[in-house]
Amino acid sequence: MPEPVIITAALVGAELTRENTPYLPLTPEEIAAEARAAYEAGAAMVHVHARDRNGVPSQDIEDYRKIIEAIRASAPELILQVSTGGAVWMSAEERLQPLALQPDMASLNTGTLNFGEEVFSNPMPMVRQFARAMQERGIRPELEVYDTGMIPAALRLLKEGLLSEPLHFDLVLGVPGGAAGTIKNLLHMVESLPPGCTWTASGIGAAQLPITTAAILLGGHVRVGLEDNIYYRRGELTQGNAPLVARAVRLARELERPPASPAEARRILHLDGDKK
Ligand code: KMH
Ligand code: ZN
Repeated sequence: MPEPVIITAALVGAELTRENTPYLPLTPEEIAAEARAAYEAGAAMVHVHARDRNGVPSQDIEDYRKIIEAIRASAPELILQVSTGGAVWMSAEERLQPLALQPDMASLNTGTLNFGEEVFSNPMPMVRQFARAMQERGIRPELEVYDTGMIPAALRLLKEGLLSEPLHFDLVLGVPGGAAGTIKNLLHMVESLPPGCTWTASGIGAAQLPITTAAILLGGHVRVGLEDNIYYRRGELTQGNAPLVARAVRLARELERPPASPAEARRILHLDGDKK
């Protein structure tokens, strides 16, 4: 039986504004409606960033609480992954806040990189602090990897006992400052992963379509959505997250891998209490 593909929708992100795309959800109701549409299109998981009442990126626990409650009310089956990356200007303490809401998963950024014109700072002591915070709360991390050196960095944390197997990685390709969004880079990263892990791939901008396709072919899972890419095709904005999810579903089916339901995704990611 072919392994189902877990499709994650990265709904909002922290970099975009309505000037970039009018389809960006900002309020809890809008974000929950996008989550529901992504679920109906075939997503099993959502990667969530919060915005405050002015639409400004926020890691505030109350902003997250409203969004999480709204998503749980509109699509209770979805796997909920919060961001601990937040936005580039935020402190570690700010970024850690949504863990208190006991989401299913949280992103764990494994290294520092230039992020466009900014620096996304994740020094090793901070990465350890975040890993420990997730471990203490029993929240499963998704290890965000932006370049190949971040894979051995994650394995160091495993050796130190701050992570437990099986690990789950997100290979993010195409951030300006990280590894370029090429299939060659994806292949190299996949070959550098430890045995027994699971992985998803996120292609940024125009890399989303080829990276999604290659990840499905290589046996991985995929992340699509506005956080990573606002275009459906060159010059044409995507009208929300659902069209990108629907395309990933069609690609998966054509390539003879069905999209995973949230329940199947929980089994594959060992979120159902089964440790291995
Ligand atoms: N907004 C980026 C600086 C994550 O969610 O963990 C970081 C980010 C990664 O989006
Ligand atoms: Zn994010």
